[in-house]
Amino acid sequence: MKVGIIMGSKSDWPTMEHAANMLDSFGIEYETRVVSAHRTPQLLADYASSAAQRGIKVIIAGAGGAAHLPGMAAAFTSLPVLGVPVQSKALKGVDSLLSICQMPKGVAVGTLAIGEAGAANAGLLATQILACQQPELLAKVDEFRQKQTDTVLANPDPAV
Ligand code: RP5
Repeated sequence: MKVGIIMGSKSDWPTMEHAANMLDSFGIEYETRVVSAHRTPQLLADYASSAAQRGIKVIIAGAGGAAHLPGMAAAFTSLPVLGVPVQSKALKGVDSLLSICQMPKGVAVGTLAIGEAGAANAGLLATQILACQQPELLAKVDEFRQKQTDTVLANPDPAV
């Protein structure tokens, strides 16, 4: 298991599945769990503090509203934690974004964009982190980017 995808609620899954889909596209193993900072704090402590021993290399943590999950996960492990701000109903995810990105100095969380794009990019960034130790994975990321570039260049007219 290389990546742990955790989220504050089952309701976050429609967003967080975009991280899983990205990892699938690169053939990276992952696990998915609901782990709430507020509703299951002991589970969060246990999950994050044991993650490295269980072979996890990167944690992707998504949460909405008062989104403490990524920061608290980062407090319990030295593995890289990538935070995904889930779009909340009341404040459209700006609350989640600020909760996740405004970490005090000394405990780092890499914060992605709000919603599906952020989740997909968390999967991509996790892939790139793993690729630092795996040249074949880096080649796959290069290929992904080249395909993206080719698609844009092959469709220059926005009206078609
Ligand atoms: C957060 O509260 C979760 O990450 C979720 O985004 C939000 C709402 O959770 P539910 O009330 O839908 O379970 O902890």
